[in-house]
Amino acid sequence: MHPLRLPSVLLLCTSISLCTASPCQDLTNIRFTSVVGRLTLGATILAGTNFTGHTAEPSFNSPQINLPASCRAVFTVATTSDSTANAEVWLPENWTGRYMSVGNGGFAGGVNYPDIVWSLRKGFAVMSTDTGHQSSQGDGTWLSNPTAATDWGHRALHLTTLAAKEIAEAFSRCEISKSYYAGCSTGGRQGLNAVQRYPTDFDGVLVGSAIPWQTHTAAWQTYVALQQYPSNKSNPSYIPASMWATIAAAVLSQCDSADGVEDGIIMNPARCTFQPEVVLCSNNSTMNCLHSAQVENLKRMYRPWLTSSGVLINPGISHSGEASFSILMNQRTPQFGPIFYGYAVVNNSNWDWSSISPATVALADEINPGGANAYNADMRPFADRGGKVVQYHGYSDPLIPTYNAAAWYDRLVGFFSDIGRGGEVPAFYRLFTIPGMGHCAGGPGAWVVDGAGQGGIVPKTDDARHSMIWSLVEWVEGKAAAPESVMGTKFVGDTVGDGVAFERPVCRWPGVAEYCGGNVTSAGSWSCPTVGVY
Ligand SMILES: *[C@@H]1O[C@H](CO)[C@@H](O)[C@H](O)[C@H]1NC(C)=O
Ligand SMILES: *[C@@H]1O[C@H](CO)[C@@H](O)[C@H](O)[C@H]1NC(C)=O
Ligand SMILES: *[C@@H]1O[C@H](CO)[C@@H](O)[C@H](O)[C@H]1NC(C)=O
Ligand SMILES: *[C@@H]1O[C@H](CO)[C@@H](O)[C@H](O)[C@H]1NC(C)=O
Ligand SMILES: *[C@@H]1O[C@H](CO)[C@@H](O)[C@H](O)[C@H]1NC(C)=O
Ligand SMILES: *[C@@H]1O[C@H](CO)[C@@H](O)[C@H](O)[C@H]1NC(C)=O
Ligand SMILES: *[C@@H]1O[C@H](CO)[C@@H](O)[C@H](O)[C@H]1NC(C)=O
Ligand SMILES: [Ca+2]
Repeated sequence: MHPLRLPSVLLLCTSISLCTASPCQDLTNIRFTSVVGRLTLGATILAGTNFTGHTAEPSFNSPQINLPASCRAVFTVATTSDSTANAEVWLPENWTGRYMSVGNGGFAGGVNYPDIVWSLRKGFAVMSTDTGHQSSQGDGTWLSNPTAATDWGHRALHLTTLAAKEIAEAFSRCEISKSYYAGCSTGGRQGLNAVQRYPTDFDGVLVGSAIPWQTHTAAWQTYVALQQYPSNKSNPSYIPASMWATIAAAVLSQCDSADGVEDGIIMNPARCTFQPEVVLCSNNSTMNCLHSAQVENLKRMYRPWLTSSGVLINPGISHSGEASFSILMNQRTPQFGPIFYGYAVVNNSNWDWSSISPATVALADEINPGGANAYNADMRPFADRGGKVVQYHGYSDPLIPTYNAAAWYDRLVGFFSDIGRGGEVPAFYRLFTIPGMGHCAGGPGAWVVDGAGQGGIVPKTDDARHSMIWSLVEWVEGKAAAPESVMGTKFVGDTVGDGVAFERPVCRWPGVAEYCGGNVTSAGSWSCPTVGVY
């Protein structure tokens, strides 16, 4: 066995001169120089074949159909002397020279095949890691192990990225031209954490529906369900699951036309002044209505959660996120938040989540389990070497309030302003909000934007104008200016084969597309404001 060596002079790949691959199976001879690890499988993927994963997270196991010719390399990396992360890097036969790492979701520990294939089809050499544990996205019980928490927080992605870059270059005998990251939800958090902790890992980072303030948003996911405890139907403030559709409809009827178009999409939820009293039960009606204690409970979820001295713990939900709110509001234990607190913070599987308080959040901040918070606004090391971030968030997100993205962006701008560099932020960081998009994907809006976690649904024209990832790539590579807007697509029934229902621009925060007359479904009838964005 001869270790596979990198040629002394690597060719620099461009999309014009493509690199020539070495045999996939030879990759198992690789000796890593940047990490302790081992490549266990190099398997050729023939063009037109299918692949189905077997991870602990069911959504990662959706069948991947009609693959491009590529090489699938399976490897492990030691994250400490007694822990490892599993990972795979898929290398397209005709590589463009671009490398990408993709992220995970929730607490999932598994290789994210759908996002690997999304990126592979675009010509990236692409890696995903299980982040050092195997679990479904809802299972965070392993967080009680601090080593596993740190691997998930940031360490596994960094180390497997180093290894994957070595594999990509050894396989292609070419140098990586640019390195990218894309992820949604926890994946968004992972990307921001990489920017903050490992500023040389990536040149461009696409951050979707992120949870940068892990300790705080997990607390909010717990707090918001308090009046619902424990799905207690004799509690006068309890809102039954069946009511969310009614509430969503009432919000829509009050706020849909405020943007000039009654189309089922609330373009600017920040301007929606919903009066929940319209769903208040009248004296002779008890069906499909809320009593006053329930209305108070409803109002609470829109409000920011503050400490007694008025310090923000977490923003509340945006109007238009109600329809899918049962995931937090109608479970015996709400998803995600109480798991994070129970296992990573208080380390007690029997923790009573209804005891959450600002003091619990302060404890979590002190521990910062796994170093998961990605809330360090000092991004100078990344920005100063030319790195770029594109962040986006659905404006109807029921799981991670959209205003979390705004609060984080304000923090970033605030930091750079304090050091006299506030004006530089748009030169390396841009935030977009997507009206009518839920968490990462789905909803009545034009939510197909070519990001991670969109189930492989891509715009009909996969170019920088219609794509978050391509607009980031062109910005990083100096082929286009920083994006001002990206055209979102809504497919009929969210099915690509049924054609495009409409396209609508997704604008830079805090702007949203404004109707300027003409055919509502035509993209040209909408434009992004240029004043007020920052
Ligand atoms: C791949 O899956 C598709 C859809 O299930 C099927 O039609 C096709 O025959 C499969 N191809 C191979 C090579 O198995
Ligand atoms: C890669 O390039 C070769 C030579 O141009 C071509 O024959 C082959 O079809 C390409 N493969 C893919 C997956 O595009
Ligand atoms: C939880 O408790 C176990 C058993 O004492 C300990 O090994 C582990 O480190 C603790 N985890 C956290 C997150 O405190
Ligand atoms: C349900 O709520 C009512 C009223 O708030 C309270 O008296 C009762 O103890 C609760 N039941 C449970 C099982 O929590
Ligand atoms: C219910 O009836 C009382 C007495 O008739 C009246 O004062 C009150 O306004 C009514 N409330 C609603 C919501 O209609
Ligand atoms: C009861 O409600 C109906 C319609 O919701 C209304 O027409 C009627 O006047 C109400 N009756 C009383 C007694 O309030
Ligand atoms: C509006 O534009 C769409 C295509 O974007 C077209 O299918 C539709 O017929 C147009 N409607 C009208 C009333 O012109
Ligand atoms: Ca509307």
